[in-house]
Amino acid sequence: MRKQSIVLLVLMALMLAACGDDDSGAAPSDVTFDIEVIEIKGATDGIDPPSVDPETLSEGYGFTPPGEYDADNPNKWQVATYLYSPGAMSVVNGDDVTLRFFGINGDSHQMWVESPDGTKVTDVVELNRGRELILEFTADDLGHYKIVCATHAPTMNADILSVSG
Ligand SMILES: [Cu+2]
Repeated sequence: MRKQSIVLLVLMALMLAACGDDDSGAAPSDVTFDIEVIEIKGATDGIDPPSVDPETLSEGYGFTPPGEYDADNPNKWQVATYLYSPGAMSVVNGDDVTLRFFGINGDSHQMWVESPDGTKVTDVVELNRGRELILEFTADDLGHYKIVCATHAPTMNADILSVSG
């Protein structure tokens, strides 16, 4: 009976030690994201065009009004915008992050990555259509890193949330 109690105490001590172990979070590591640079478009002749030209709202919005979009259909119009896909990612604080971009749409994008306080953590680079481009940084800070495209600001951006491991 006494031997069983000792075994039970040892087992309880081992369980407590396991519970107190604080290594359940993710450790920083290398992480790679593949990001496509794309343009999405929508055209219709089913409703009237917007009363406000979308191009006055953002340089990242495109608008081709009725009469210009389709010579055979004077009522048809189109809107468009560029985006990074995916547009939201997350990393563990301290991760070494590799972003591998591929340019599908848009001949040129001036882009970089900013830390949560707005400091550039990569060079300002140009991505061209049909090219692959790699940006690397270490997510030293907690919070939201931004992938910015100056060519199509402010709408073309992506968010990388850096969380504690
Ligand atoms: Cu762009």
